[in-house]
Amino acid sequence: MSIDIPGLQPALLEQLQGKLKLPAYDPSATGIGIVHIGPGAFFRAHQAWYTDLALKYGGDWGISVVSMRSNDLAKALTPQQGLYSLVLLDKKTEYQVVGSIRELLVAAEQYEQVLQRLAAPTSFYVTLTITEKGYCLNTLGELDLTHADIQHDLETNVKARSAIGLLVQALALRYAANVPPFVVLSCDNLTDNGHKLRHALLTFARQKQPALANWLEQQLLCPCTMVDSITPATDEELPKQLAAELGYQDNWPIKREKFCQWVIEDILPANRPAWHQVGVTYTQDVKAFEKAKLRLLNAPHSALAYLGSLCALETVFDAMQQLALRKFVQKLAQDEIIGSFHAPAELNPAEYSTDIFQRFDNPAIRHLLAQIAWDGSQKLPMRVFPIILDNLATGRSIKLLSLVVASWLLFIRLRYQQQPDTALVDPFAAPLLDCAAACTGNADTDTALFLALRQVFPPALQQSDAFKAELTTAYQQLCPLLLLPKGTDVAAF
Ligand code: CS2
Repeated sequence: MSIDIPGLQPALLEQLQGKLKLPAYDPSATGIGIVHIGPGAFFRAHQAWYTDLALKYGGDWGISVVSMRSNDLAKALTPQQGLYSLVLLDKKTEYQVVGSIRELLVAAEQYEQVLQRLAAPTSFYVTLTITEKGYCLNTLGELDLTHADIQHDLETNVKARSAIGLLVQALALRYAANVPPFVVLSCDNLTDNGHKLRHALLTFARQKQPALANWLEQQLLCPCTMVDSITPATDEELPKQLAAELGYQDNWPIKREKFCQWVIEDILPANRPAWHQVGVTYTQDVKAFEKAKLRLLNAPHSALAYLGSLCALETVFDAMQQLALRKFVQKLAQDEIIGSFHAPAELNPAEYSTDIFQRFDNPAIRHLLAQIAWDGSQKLPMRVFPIILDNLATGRSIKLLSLVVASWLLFIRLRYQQQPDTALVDPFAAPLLDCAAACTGNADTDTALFLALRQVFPPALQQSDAFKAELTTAYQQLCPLLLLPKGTDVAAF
């Protein structure tokens, strides 16, 4: 990078006036009212962006971001005083500077500061994007008390390793100081995210300090939310693109599609950021929105990720250009997903699905299939298994859904075949790769091996003969994909 290019700094904002959208408030004069745990790209593209827009309407709603372990973001953004650029990828690219991040902390290094920030009476909201695995839940959606991090946090009072442990420690401090609990908003793709989070926090608190659990039972609010915006990981090109277009250096910009949606259960206290002024929807029935999104966006996403990876494709866009894959996901949505849930009154599922496929078709977005394929053991139980269970209960077809599950199993086998030494990105990589190693290519025995994994498949699926049969047939059908030479045109397959 040329030394002539200035770095993104509050002092630079003046010079950038008129060149791109800038914070409509003074970031440095904004106090902190929100703590965010797990500040990945999605948080910066979504909640931090909504809050940045809402800050135009006032309030001390700056965000303190807390990474549990990694200090990469703090290193990148502290010199920029929390400022960063957001690039919206559409027919026309749009650029914006977001100013809502006011502090960057790393729990592993600044634990006391993190606790103080969470315990401060001025911290009214905590938002979370810790991914599915960060909640440490079992297949029934309850806190897994055997999880190593949860056990550690239950047994000791030192630095918590899990977000659940950290939050309960902070809530205990508030309880002791007679400060009401903060509101905790899960912004992850979990079914019923608010309820599961609340239940996990209460279960943990009950084990640790029953009086705290009773207090939380009365006072703790964990609204359910639905979040949506396709956010590919930042690549090396993005800072270069910004430097070329706008003439400044940003240590870690973010990009996403223009579409963005946040639906929040309407139980927030009156004291809240002006999110409603900037497009956030409040509703009593988040579940309906969340089901629609998990089922019609995330489930087809995973289908494309696994089938596309088996066909050696790289991005969602590439996968959508393969007629066979495009038709598959369209049929999946049409035949097995749309009828599986009650859509919210304001949403037509068929149109919603068509719009989602159009978003997948955005040539400006290079969304890597690998990014979506990660953590299958955590994602499929949220986005695919519930549809299968609902369809089984109502006698609807599960054929294509079973094929999605089979494609995940073959994806694991492919990873094992191609790269036995590199870890599969999944908290259950070890047992999954053990299954892959024991596979022989016989559909009956291979699928039985995977299906026996109690930490992945809920009992209702393990015990379903109909699912077993469909899974085995689908697996058999897909097996030849493992043998296809790289670059084969799947449309011809
Ligand atoms: C994707 C999601 O990575 C994945 O598993 O399905 O991150 C998806 O892009 C978002 O949920 C869209 O809002």
